[in-house]
Order: sequence, then C-alpha cells, then structure tokens
Amino acid sequence: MLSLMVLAAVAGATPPPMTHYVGIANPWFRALPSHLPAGGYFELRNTGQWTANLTAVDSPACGMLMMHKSEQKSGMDTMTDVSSVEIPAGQTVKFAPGSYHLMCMEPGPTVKPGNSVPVTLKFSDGSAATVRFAVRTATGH
Ligand SMILES: [Cu+2]
Repeated sequence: MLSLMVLAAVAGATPPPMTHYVGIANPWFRALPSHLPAGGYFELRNTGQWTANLTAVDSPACGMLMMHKSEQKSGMDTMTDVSSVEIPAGQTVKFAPGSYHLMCMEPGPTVKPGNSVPVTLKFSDGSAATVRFAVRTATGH
C-alpha cells in the first residue's frame, strides 16, 4: 500500500523532456585553418527543477563530434573525453575555451566562417534538440 502511494507520487512528478527546460544559448564553432579540429562553444541553461544530463552530440558537418574538457593538471594543459555533462536544476553550464567544449574532429566544407551548421544535442532521457552553430574565425569573428 505504501509503495503504491510512493509510486503514484513519483508518477505525478514525472518531469517533462529535458529539452523543454534546458535552453541552448550562443552556439558557435571556432574554425581553424587547414581543417584542424574546430572547438564548439555554447551555454546550457537549466530553467527546470530537475537535473539534466547531456550525453551525446552529433553533427553531419563534423565527421566525428566529441565532448571534451580542458583542464590544467600538474601545470600541463590536458583535454579529456567526456561522456556526460550534468546541468543541475537552475544552473548554467558553459562550454567555453579552457573548459568543456565540443570538438569537430573532421570539419567539412560547410565549417567556414559566416556559415552555420546543425548540431544535435542528446540528453539522458532520450530527448534531443538540433540547433545551428554559427561558424566564426579563430579570433571569434
Ligand atoms: Cu578538445
């Protein structure tokens, strides 16, 4: 009886899809010369009351698109693969130079300044959002 009531309470609090309460702001890629990997930057704003997790990214413009985190370890700049990024309720997580970023491993011909390219962000509940990333130069223009 008690467990049924708990289940009912949980079911009543079922959160909406994560894409309904996580906003994506200021998305852009930094294009480098010679088809070097392009860093992708944006902000995730969780306006809901539930934790959200970004678990995968994909773009037809990039060959492989990865999630990375830059960190300083023992004075060295390192970059590690990230499989999931948590966005706590009410918080903003910034993908920015020196921190979390996307890495467009094989930028195709559309990844050039002045263009925009689609990126799909997938969340842990299976919801996904596709947004266009503006492509800027190495200096951010
Ligand atoms: Cu990287």
